[in-house]
Amino acid sequence: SPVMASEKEAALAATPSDSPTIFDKIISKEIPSTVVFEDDKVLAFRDITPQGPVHILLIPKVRDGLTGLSKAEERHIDILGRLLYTAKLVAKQEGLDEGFRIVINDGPQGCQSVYHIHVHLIGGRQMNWPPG
Ligand code: IU
Repeated sequence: SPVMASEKEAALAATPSDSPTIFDKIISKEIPSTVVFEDDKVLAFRDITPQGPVHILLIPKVRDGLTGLSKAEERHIDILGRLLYTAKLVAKQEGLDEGFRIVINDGPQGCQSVYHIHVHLIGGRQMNWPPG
């Protein structure tokens, strides 16, 4: 794949689809990542392009059609709740006691580049509002 100058460029080049993503290889450990939390349902690992001192991605180990939040069905309610609850546990584990930011990018306009739903947990610096 071409080298991307920015995450936005990557997002605009990404084709929303049900194809396997790089996160499958991260889940299978075929591609190494720095795992900070793992259970039978959720994997949390450090983003390779951190947007803050702490930047972690939380993903379901089984995608089950959940390429993005916009594809959520009732059967995904439990895993969606688990992702957010796990984000809270990991925020605590990472010492983000002054606060943190949770982001779910969806679709091209939301700057989503990987079509396996993921929750960004970003912290360790002052955030700004509105986001870019
Ligand atoms: P997005 O919300 O789809 O834009 O987030 C995808 C994230 O995945 C982005 O922050 C990338 O830096 C990150 N990432 C990664 O951690 N490891 C990878 O091998 C790839 C992307 I490709």
